[in-house]
Amino acid sequence: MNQALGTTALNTVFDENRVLKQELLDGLFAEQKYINSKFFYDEYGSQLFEKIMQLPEYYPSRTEMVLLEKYQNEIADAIGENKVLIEPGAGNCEKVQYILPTLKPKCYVPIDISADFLFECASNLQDKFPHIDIHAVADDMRAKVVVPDAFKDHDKVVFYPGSTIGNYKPNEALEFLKHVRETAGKKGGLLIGVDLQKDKATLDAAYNDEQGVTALFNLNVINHVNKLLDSDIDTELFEHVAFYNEEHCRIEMHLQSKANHQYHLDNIGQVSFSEEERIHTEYSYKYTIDSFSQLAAQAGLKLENYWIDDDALFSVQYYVAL
Ligand code: AVI
Repeated sequence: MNQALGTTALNTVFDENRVLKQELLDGLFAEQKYINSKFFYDEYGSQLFEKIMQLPEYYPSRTEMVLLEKYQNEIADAIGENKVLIEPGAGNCEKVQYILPTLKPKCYVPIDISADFLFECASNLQDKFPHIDIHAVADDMRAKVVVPDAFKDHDKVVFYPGSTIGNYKPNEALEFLKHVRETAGKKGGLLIGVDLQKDKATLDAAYNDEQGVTALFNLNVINHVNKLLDSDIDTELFEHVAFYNEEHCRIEMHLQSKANHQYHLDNIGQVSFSEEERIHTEYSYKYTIDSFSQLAAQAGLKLENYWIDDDALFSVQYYVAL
């Protein structure tokens, strides 16, 4: 297995804290307060997300894995042989394992900002799939991808499972798809997991589970903010709010304040929360096959094939560069 620390990763180590702090402050001092959903994922938040994926109400992860496994042969046929498979934000490289045995790419390039974790997972994967050249890159997922020289002439396919695309606003999703199109290049492709629009009751339940794990996940973002800003904002004074906004086809997550409270942040000033004020923490957009393929078309990607489960909950879609 090869591994590389990308330039963005090296730079981010330098500036990360300052940039992240500023981003948080911009959100907390905005007219309509917000915290970017990337702040969910500190160590505890990542553990909670693992639990969310196991919840009976949270269908996306389970359904996507069933689709990847069930249709692995058709997916491999659609994509073709000898590809370089690139996975931005690969995390634990779990989902790719459903398609590697049939797709048999020449080279797999998982990219993730958490270097140690990525290299460990990629090395385990290399033991399982000795015939695939695994080249792990620790970098921001939007970094320019450098494919090893030996595979420069092979067609590239980007793999982006997990319906993470839903956490981008449509204009951000379009920017990301353009980046994918550029990365994949001529004759390139994109295999992507996209959550589908469905009845409000199913969606509301998926983000308001009975055990309250999603509520903990949402509230934990305040703990992460406190660590980064060295503040002591009281988590207990917020409650989890999540609902499907049918007009905008998106789940909205917020933290709603239960009281008036304020905090002094050193060298910055006073941040106040009034009773019932909401901090926006996440959007999770839901698409139809048509609405997503129209978005992808604007990025120069054409829908080639797609797979959905019998209940039409989730989709895996394959696009080729126009
Ligand atoms: C990571 N992402 C696709 C999840 C979603 O469903 O939008 C994050 C999540 N938020 C609450 N539950 C799960």
